[in-house]
Amino acid sequence: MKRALITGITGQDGLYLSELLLSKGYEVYGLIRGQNNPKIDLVKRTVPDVKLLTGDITDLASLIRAFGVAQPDEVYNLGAISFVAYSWENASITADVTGQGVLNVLEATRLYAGDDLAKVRFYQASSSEMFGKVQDVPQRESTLLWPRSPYGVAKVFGHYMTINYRESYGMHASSGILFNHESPRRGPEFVTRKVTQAVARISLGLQDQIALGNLDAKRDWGFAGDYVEAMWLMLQQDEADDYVVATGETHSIRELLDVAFRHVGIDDWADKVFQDPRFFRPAEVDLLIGDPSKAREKLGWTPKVGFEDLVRMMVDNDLAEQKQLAGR
Ligand code: NAP
Ligand code: G4F
Repeated sequence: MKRALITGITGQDGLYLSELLLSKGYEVYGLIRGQNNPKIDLVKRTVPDVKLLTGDITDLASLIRAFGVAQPDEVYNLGAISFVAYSWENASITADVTGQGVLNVLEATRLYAGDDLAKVRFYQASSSEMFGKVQDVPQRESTLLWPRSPYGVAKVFGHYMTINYRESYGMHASSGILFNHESPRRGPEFVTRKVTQAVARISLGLQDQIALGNLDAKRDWGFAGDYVEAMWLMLQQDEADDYVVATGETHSIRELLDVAFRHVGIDDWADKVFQDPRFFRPAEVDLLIGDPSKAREKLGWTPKVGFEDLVRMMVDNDLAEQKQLAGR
């Protein structure tokens, strides 16, 4: 039985990846931080077979202890401060967690492997946010990185550290440059879930309007359940490498609104949405669209859920959730 250690177990991807690895017969360990993490019940309910270990990616000693217990064959570093807007207001902590945290997990992996580097494989959750002010359209593995947020800068540090550990020590360390991926488990601070929750509430008469920022930004949105499979596939390859994981399609926030509102029978949403300066960013990433050819050719990975089905899946989930909350 293979053993995996996942940081970021309480997050969207941590839950989907746990389900995938458990279905493949892995023994899964999840790192959980804080003395009374509010998401612990969610994890226990969703993936009761995951074994939870206390630790924080900013605390190397806690990682060394967790590795000692988990004895992992595979390490998935998903832990991060992941909300781009928050990273401007909390740049220093974002650097510590999303940047330096990667180095800590790499170092814990190296110390755990000792002289036997083949003993463990490492995955880093890199991000399309690293492309920022994009230098190629579509973006691929060789595209120059030009991050536009403290989060993006921290991810670039983690990305290059992963490559550096691979090149310096010969570690099996891979980096997935994942484009935006969403699901009913997406945090409500991200634009897709913010929209699908609000659309559900508007259609149920629980809310009148939604306040948003830039409606013209474009993202390459896929389904998180598909993307965790790409993470796993990277660690099954003989050679570690870096891969863009994306759908190859891009859509604006306006198109997201079109699909979500249409799904509840509202064709004209102009009076239901207003733009609020609070949600504009100091520097925007205007256009993301990935070229997933390398992942398709080398990993045999393709996304299964398309943009419109993804949005409809999220609206349906939020309709059910909001009805339950309203006692209907
Ligand atoms: P998420 O839902 O925000 O989850 C982030 C996870 O990181 C949570 O479990 C959080 O735990 C954990 N975490 C935060 N600070 C930590 C710390 N100091 N030590 C240990 N864990 C910590 O993010 P996600 O969408 O699942 O994304 C997973 C990873 O992929 C992240 O690294 C993200 O930056 C990256 N990524 C995401 C996307 C995307 O579109 N979803 C795209 C590219 C890359 P708490 O519950 O304790 O806060
Ligand atoms: O949903 P978002 O907050 O995601 P963003 O910034 O693209 O970051 C996500 O994807 C990255 C991969 O590219 C991950 F690395 C990162 O961890 C995270 O998962 O915003 C998407 C777009 C932005 O252009 C933003 O300006 O939506 C625009 N937007 C417009 N109004 C809004 C809003 N975003 C949010 N969160 N809230 C708004 O009201």
